[in-house]
Formats: sequence, C-alpha cells, structure tokens
Amino acid sequence: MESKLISSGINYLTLPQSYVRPESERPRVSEVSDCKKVPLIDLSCGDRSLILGQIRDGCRNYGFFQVINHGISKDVVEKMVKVANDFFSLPLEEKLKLYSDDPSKTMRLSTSFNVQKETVHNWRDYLRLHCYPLEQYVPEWPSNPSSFKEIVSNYCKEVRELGFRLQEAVAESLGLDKGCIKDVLGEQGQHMAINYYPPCPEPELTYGLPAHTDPNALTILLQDSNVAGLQVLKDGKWLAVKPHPDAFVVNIGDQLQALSNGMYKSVWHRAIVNADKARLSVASFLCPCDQAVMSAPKALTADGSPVIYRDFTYAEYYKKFWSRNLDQEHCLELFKNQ
Ligand SMILES: O=C(O)CCC(=O)C(=O)O
Repeated sequence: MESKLISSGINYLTLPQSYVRPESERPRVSEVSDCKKVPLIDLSCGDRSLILGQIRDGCRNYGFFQVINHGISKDVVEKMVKVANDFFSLPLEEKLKLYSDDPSKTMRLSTSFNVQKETVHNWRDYLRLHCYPLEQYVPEWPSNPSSFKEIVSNYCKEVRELGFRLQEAVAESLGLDKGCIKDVLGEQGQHMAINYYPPCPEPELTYGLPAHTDPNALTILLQDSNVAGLQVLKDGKWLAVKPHPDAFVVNIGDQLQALSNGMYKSVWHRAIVNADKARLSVASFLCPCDQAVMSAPKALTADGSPVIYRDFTYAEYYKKFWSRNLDQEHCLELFKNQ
C-alpha cells in the first residue's frame, strides 16, 4: 500500500502522478529572482521610529518583513529545529499513529494541504498543533521524541510574546494606539505547522505548498537556515526569500489586511521543493478569538476613505477558508463591501 505520508523513507525516482501540476501552474524557478529589498528589522536597535517605518514599508509593499535580535534565544530556536527534525525521522508506523486528514482536529500529522478537497497534492508532510492555552493542548501533543512537549512549549511561549510585540508595533505603524489591534483580536489562539518537505524527485513539477495567503492575523515563520524554498508574490512576480540564519519571517495575515482597511497586504506566498535536501519550516500562527469582529478602526477611515470589508467574525472567516481549495481567489475578496 502506498503510504499516506511522503516522509516514509521511500526513495521516489519519479514524481507520483497525483502531485504533478498542469504545465501552466508549475513553479518555473528560472523566472524567480531574489527578494533583496524587504526590510530586515533589528528589533534591538533602540530607534522606534526607524522600526515602525520599516514595518510600514514591509507591510505595505511586501506584506511581510524579517526580524533579527527579536529576543528569542538561539538555544530555543535550535532545540525547536532539532526536535522537529527528530520527529519527522521517526519510523513511519510511529508517525502514522498521529495521521489525520480532518482539518478540525486540534493535533494531527497530515500531508499536502487539504487532501479531502484538493485535486493535486503537494510535496509536504506537516504536524499541526493548537498551542494556546498550552495546558489544554500539550497533553495531546506527540510524546515521542520525549523532549518534544517541553521544547515546543518553550518555543511557543516565546513566539507568542514576540507576536504580541509585533502586533503593537504594527498598530503604531498605522498611527493607532499600540493596543488597538490586540484589543480587537481578543484572547488570541495560537497554532503551529511544522512543515517537512522531503527531497522531491521532480521538483519542477510540483509545490511543497502552492500560493496561498494565511487566514489568521500574523504568522511568524522559522525557515530552514540551510535550504531555501519560500517565495512571495510582489507586483505579479515571484521572489525567493533567502533564509537569514537568525531571522524570523513575519507575514501579515488576512485579518490584519482587513483590520488595516487593506493598507497592509496579506502576502501570497508558496514553498517550492528541491531534489537533494529535505527542508523544514515552523510556522506559528496568531489567530483572533472566534468571536472577534473584524472591523477596521474608525481612525483609519476618518478621512473619508471607503470601508473596504464588511464586518465579520473570525469563526465565519476560518470556516470559509477551510471549505475552499488553496489555489483560488483571495478569501478576503468574498468579504468585500460592494
Ligand atoms: O515552508 C515555508 O516556507 C512556508 C510555510 C507556509 O507558508 C505555511 O505553513 O503556511
């Protein structure tokens, strides 16, 4: 029987047909250039107005930025990466115990994106965890490797704090009070996707993850420092985001695009795979609480600018997002005022 997971130890010589994209949808990496100008923000620089200006530039023009000297120690990051790699190196039978393709599960090891809905699969396995409140969710996390729960909990706590500091800075960069966005988002949920992209026999025919935007508020991505793969869309062109060894990539999600009344962009991004090396990434998603009502602060439309999106709850948005396939129009389009 063919395994549900691709991190199965099978050495594929050709790409199975169900992963092959039609000609017009393939990555065409020769047409992708490096993303050179996106802000790399030193959060320890002490110059608040410089930081806010860089955040504004990143969010407006790219929908993302990178941060260094972010306050999360090297040790915490390195342990996270190691335990994630150790997890995906476990024997297949051990991993299959955690397998599910039901997106409503709060802990699951899965593959591709939404296997029940999609027509072409993606060359990715992923462990998806709910992470807040930790005491509620940690008991259901993997207990193999034995250090997994402790290491991932520590990482989650630190990422959450960083995320809150970034949300305050994003609010200030829009000219709002620093607590303004956090207040709207309520008691935020936190999810994690540990993505594992095994070496792929024919990487030019498929994706690790096809183009998508993130449905949540803010994403903090830890990229494999040795293997590139993340690409972002800017002015209709795909740009490769080279890994910076000490940086997190911070993505604006759909909810911040809505709350900023469209001033900040929820960036289209994708992950490509490669023939020789496995790639790992850890995405941490901060999500509004289900009942939070997404409504752009009045200060952003006081000058008479139109209100771009109708009010909606995050629960309504999330349900819509998961009922669709990834490679469709931006989900926020469905929430626009006429
Ligand atoms: O692996 C990457 O670089 C991107 C991951 C991602 O976009 C996601 O998990 O939503």
